[in-house]
Amino acid sequence: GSETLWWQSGTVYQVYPRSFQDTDGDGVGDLRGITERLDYLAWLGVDAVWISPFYRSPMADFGYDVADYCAVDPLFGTLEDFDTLIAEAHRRKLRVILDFVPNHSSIAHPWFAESRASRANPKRDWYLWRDPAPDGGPPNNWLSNFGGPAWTQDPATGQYYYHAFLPEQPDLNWRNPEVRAAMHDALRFWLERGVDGFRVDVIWHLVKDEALRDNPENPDFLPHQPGINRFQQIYSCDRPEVLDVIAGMRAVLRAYGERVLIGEIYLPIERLVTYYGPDLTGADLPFNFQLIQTPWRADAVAALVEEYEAALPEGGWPNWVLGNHDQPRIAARVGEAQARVAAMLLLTLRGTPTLYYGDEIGLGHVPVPPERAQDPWERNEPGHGRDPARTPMQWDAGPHAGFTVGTPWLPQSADADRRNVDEMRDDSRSILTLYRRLLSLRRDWRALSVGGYRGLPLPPSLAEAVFAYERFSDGETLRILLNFGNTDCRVPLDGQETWTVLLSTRPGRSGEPVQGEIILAPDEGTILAPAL
Ligand code: TEU
Repeated sequence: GSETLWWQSGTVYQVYPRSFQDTDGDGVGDLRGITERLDYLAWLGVDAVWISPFYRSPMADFGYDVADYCAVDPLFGTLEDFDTLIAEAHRRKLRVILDFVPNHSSIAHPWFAESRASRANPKRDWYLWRDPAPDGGPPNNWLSNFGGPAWTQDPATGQYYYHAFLPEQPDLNWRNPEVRAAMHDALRFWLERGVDGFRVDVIWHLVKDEALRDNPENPDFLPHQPGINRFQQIYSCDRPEVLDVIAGMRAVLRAYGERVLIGEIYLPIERLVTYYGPDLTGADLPFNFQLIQTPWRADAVAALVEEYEAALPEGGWPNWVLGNHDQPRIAARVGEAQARVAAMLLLTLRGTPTLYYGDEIGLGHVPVPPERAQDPWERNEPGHGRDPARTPMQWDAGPHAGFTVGTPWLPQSADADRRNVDEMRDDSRSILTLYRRLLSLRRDWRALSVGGYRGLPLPPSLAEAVFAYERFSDGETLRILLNFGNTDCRVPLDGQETWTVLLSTRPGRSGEPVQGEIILAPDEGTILAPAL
């Protein structure tokens, strides 16, 4: 049908549970803390909260190493706390999305204990075991995404097991139907408790080449260059059979009505869009990380939006993200003033936006001294650590910014006495106010939440600095003009029509009439509506 669904018109807010709100004083956030802050999320105006993993875990990768898919880790609380969280969220019309981590379990999962016990164990084939190469080394050249080889030899049998991430995160064998069935049961466990969907971790990794062929060398590889792997990951992920696995998960969700399946996928656009699946049987929202990976220039971003819009399959719903717990903070990447333009971009593009907690208060990179480093990736490959983008939320000017009465697991920003929700919520100039206004405009204007998108051509002299587009629905058209640069820009507005500034990233411009042209200040974005 043409009716829009909640996960299409709505917005998602990502909570990293370790860093949102601590209620028991151990310096790590918990489920009760999230429940306490639901009023804030409702006030902010988001529609759904995605919570990074809180399952039972030894926390080798902070919960992305699951030891029991159907239990809450005591660090975060109890199943009862979770039931309370979901009831309280639903009472406020907030949806709850869980982070599902099916590519690998923890090494501490009982399944792996069985699997490693012997070659003949019935669960042997639940993971990827292989004999050593003739020289005794690993079975192929695949590398871990966190550095080092992706194969670890187990003394119990002399065979190697595969792990795309840490050795503590053995990959499951999704070609095995018993693994699929067990994982579907885990999904149902949470669906029965009322969750509204899942963000599926590294979904493009689930199926690997059956013959485990070597990955080819990467011609662009430079030693010590972060982010560029020595091998192209051709055979270790993004295999065609994965679409069938995703369709299987989607079918489990659909049996419960409109629950959403979001897939984490780091691939270029032409590969990304295949994850909508044949006839849209795949992920509802294959996560689109392109804004994170494109240079922050108006022409580059405009070209990206055109490319993505053109690549989407018929009926495939778009989505956009500026950051997450694995990526540099947007404010650190583009600067504080541009972060406001980025917020306007995220919340006015066509498609479901996902906000990362803390971005709404303009949180940047919080320096983490080496002795306080937490991320295992940082310990393997210094400089890759994700800690600076995972620091605790800042709520008020009290001790530890209201996050904990104990010692926070990661430091908070030096300006936490000013950069916090309490100080910013009533300040009309704050980025928090800007986020809240943008979220409220999205609810007020169908053109923004579900309307069409049309890029607007600009004179070449402006195109590097300014990105211009329209959003439209049922005869109502909004025009968005974003200045990515640091100089004034005179932007022509074709026609004699008078427009009104609905919202600007610069405080104090709302309601201003404009005609013929608009002058954008440095780092200024505006949303224009036709004057009444
Ligand atoms: O991330 C997968 C992933 O591919 C990223 O770690 C990526 O390699 C990196 O950000 C470079 O862009 C997911 C989770 O989001 C991450 O937190 C986990 O560590 C990882 O999977 C393993 O579960």
